Amino acid sequence: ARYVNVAIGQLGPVNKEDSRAAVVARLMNLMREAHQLDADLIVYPELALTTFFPRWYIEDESQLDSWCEAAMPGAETQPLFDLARELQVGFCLGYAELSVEQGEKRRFNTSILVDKNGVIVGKYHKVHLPGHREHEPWRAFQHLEKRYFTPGAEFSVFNAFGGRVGMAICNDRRWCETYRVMGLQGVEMVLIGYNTPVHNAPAPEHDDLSLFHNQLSMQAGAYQNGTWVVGVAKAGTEEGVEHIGGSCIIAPSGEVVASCVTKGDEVAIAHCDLDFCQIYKRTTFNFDVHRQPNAYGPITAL
Ligand code: CDT
Repeated sequence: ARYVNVAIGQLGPVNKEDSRAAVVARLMNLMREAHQLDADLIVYPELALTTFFPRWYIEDESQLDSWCEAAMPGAETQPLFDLARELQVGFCLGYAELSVEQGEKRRFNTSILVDKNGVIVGKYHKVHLPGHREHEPWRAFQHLEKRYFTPGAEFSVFNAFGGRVGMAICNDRRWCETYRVMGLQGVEMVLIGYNTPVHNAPAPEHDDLSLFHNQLSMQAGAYQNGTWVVGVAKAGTEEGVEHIGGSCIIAPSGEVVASCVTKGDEVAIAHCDLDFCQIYKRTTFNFDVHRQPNAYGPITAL
């Protein structure tokens, strides 16, 4: 068996005024706790270093860029990388990335996979950017990811922690293609951070189902691809907006094996056998034997 002790590093709210240093100190506390529980890897939420700033319409580019990291690690995040190496605990971290290449500035909703030596071994740019592009003042709060971020173009899977590890971010978890594209690359563990407001302005009748839809999507993705899935929330009431918790670790059977019980900073852990993926990958979801891609054309053609 190939085991990975994976920890959820759930965060409670991060407020506008909280410094990066203060948030990194919280992340380090979670990492220390995970280490005491013998974790190999801790997974943090989407946009973990800041408040969820797409809830505001921001016109000032320099203010927008101030929510982003121009370097990773940078001065404020270096201590987290140092602690990872000291404790030999890897991590997955979501943050807003500011990239300038050949004079072109772009922002990405990014997550990175960092190994036990504090080395970045994988990077992912969020593909499914939800929300809207223009200011919609009728909403109680905005969701301007489509305005602020450039979408990613691929789902990659990395050789890390003794297995095949992939990343997705928040809204990605609702799309079956996210898991399947990684499933086709043999993924054994998918790491997903999220910030999910309970209230969905265009469809408020879904508000009561927000935790159910969270778990439904991740359990289906796990089972249908024979992979572990780790879902990690930034939870609680952040700048007046209530976010779901529901962080959990899901086995390739689709069963939840560990979950958080609060909406604050919290660690939960599971002892995950990556070889447990095989019973699903070799039988019901043996893609080579049972998939019918000739019938799936419209998925990419339309
Ligand atoms: N961060 C993120 O992707 N949140 C969305 C909110 C719903 S769409 C406005 C989500 O899918 O959870």
